[in-house]
Amino acid sequence: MPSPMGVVRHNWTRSEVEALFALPFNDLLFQAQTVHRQHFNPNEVQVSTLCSIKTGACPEDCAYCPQSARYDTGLEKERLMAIEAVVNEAREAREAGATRFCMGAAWRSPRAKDMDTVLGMVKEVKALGMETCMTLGMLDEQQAQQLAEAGLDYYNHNLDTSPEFYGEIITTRTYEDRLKTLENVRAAGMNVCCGGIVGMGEQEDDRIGLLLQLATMDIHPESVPINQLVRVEGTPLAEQEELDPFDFIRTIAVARIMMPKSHVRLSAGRETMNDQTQSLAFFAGANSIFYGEKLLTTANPEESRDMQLFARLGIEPEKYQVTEEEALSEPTVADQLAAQQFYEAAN
Ligand code: SAM
Ligand code: DTB
Ligand code: SF4
Repeated sequence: MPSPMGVVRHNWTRSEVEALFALPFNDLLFQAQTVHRQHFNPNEVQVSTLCSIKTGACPEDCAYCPQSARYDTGLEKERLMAIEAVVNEAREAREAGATRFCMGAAWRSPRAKDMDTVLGMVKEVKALGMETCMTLGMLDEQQAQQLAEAGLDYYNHNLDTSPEFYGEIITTRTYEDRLKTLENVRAAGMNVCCGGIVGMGEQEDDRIGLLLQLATMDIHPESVPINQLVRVEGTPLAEQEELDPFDFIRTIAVARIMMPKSHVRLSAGRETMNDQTQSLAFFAGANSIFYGEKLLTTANPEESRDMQLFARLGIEPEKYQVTEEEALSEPTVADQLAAQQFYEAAN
């Protein structure tokens, strides 16, 4: 007997997922929207802002990535930012309406000497009353533990695609390496943000393979970013054929059905997407976006365009409630600075 829709399951089979992808578009979207309404307010979208805390010169060879040192993409590399500069960007993002701040570094994995700075960023950004997320590459058990202890809410580490297609895209780290990092993040008690990219030349079978990996985990990732490839000149995927937007929407809808309680993020690729496609993605169950005119290194829609779209669709940004424990924690340097600035302005 088929399981009722909207129940959280970890035993999805390939044939079930194939059947979802084979549904007529309207039937698939109806199912996805029905599941979505069982667990979420359909008119709320979570809003995260990205910040590239260390840019370019990455030793890895991810074929989609403008930050790999192996491809000439004209990107200016930048060292690890200072804590204060990151906190300033986070404050601006908060003022513009973001509730989560995601800090990304172009690293294979963090170096020991950078950990203190990174941990400082987590503490200070969290003290602004925002949720924190980081994506720094592979983590060992100890690094994951340190980040969790600093108060990091989410760690983003994508599987990117199916195990079968993965080798066409990345050769410098294995699928197993990625799963190990995700295991370390879970063991440290952080929320997992894990998804992938569509439009890299993969087949539908690969999108199915990726979603099966995610939805058969013991605990589903709390956040599932579905990125559409941003084709960047100089990368091996620069000339990749554009994906049919309906296939992108189908992937979002199937992710929603398979992981009913996770936030599914309409991630990279919105800059070239029209409002109608984005609204279909929300209808298919996407309920999170990256907000702010830049992703890590490439363009994203301007804040005003997103706010206009939200208003036209009657969508509200999802609120983030600070826990009592967080509210009662010691004031940090950022709090003290903000208080000082407030005091100076008032006098
Ligand atoms: N270096 C770390 C790592 O790879 O784990 C963190 C940063 S990396 C840029 C984070 C993710 O961004 C990648 O896993 C990939 O899914 C996504 N990404 C990077 N370049 C992209 C592009 N051109 N289009 C879509 N997504 C992209
Ligand atoms: C994710 O899944 N997408 C974000 C975030 N996690 C770190 C990154 C998208 C990057 C797009 C290319 C760029 O701007 O460099
Ligand atoms: Fe480096 Fe991450 Fe880009 Fe891969 S995706 S090249 S690991 S920054």
